[in-house]
Amino acid sequence: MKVGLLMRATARAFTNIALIKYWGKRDETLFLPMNSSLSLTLDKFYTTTSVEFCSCLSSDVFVINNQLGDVKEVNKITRFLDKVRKLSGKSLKAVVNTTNNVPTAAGFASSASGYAALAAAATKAIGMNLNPDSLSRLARQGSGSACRSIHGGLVEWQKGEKEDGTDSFAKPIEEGQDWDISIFSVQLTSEPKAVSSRDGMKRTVETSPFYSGWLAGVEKDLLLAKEAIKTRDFALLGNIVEGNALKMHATTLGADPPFMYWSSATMDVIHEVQTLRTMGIQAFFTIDAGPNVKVLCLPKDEQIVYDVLGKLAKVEDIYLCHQGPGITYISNSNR
Ligand code: 2P0
Repeated sequence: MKVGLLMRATARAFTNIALIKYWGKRDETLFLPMNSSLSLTLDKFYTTTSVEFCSCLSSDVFVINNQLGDVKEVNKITRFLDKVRKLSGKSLKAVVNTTNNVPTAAGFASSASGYAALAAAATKAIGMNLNPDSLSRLARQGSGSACRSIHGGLVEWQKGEKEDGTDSFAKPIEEGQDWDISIFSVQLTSEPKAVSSRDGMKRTVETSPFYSGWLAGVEKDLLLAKEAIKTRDFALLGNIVEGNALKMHATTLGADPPFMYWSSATMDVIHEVQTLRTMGIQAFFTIDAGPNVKVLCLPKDEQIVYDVLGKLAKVEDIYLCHQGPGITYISNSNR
């Protein structure tokens, strides 16, 4: 009797939040960023993905949260699996089964954890053992921020210089791995945003006169943030993080057509965080491509920050996160 070769693996990846933002691509096809970025992988929200390659399939199958993916989603998955097939030299099709434990309504992009988990599960299932640098390079080509979710804790995505992108991948910041920072995700709206981050960054690069200002300051922000991590200077880190987010959002106002991700509720949270600081509480905000706000503080101040933000009328929900792990393999049936 012929025993079939099982080519199946399951991996889990956690979402990350950028402290120094990735904003703008220099290569749309290879997902190469204009600037380096820095993030914190979180412990609460994750994607679990199983991939099974089989000679019995004539095309890829994609199941997400127990439902068949639509044509657009399947095409995206196939484009990504094509990269894995090319790397491995195998042409087998796959069944991809993904479950997202990510509250997208709260402004967490599931693309980061999604492509990190897919890259890990697909390469393992097809029989490759990529090192973390190679895995990060591959995940980047599904969604830029996914390259950072390969690692846990504080992570730096080095933009690289090469045209082929081989030097553009993420590395953990070793000095920051045991620094316990608290992050509140403040959910203000569940409405989908009008301008996706992918379109938003492209429009900004192409049309905003403020984009050159963003690029002129971001590498210095990154250096200072890393210095703050090394010296455990939370106030310095918080100020840099907040300023960096404000500069990213400023670029959108100069775009043509202009756009902004904030709502009046976003401003309410910003004001409350500023008020907390006048009370001597070290709290700082950061905002991604949407109206929801993330607030950083130290564990000792969690309760007061939670109480103050929870009183705001337009706050729908608040999630408390800490540092989370990098890629985790749940099972591997490749033999
Ligand atoms: C970041 N964002 O550093 C920045 C800050 C949004 C604002 O990475 O086009 O989903 O797939 O590479 O990674 C969101 O953009 O974009 C993002 P693609 P991605 O987290």
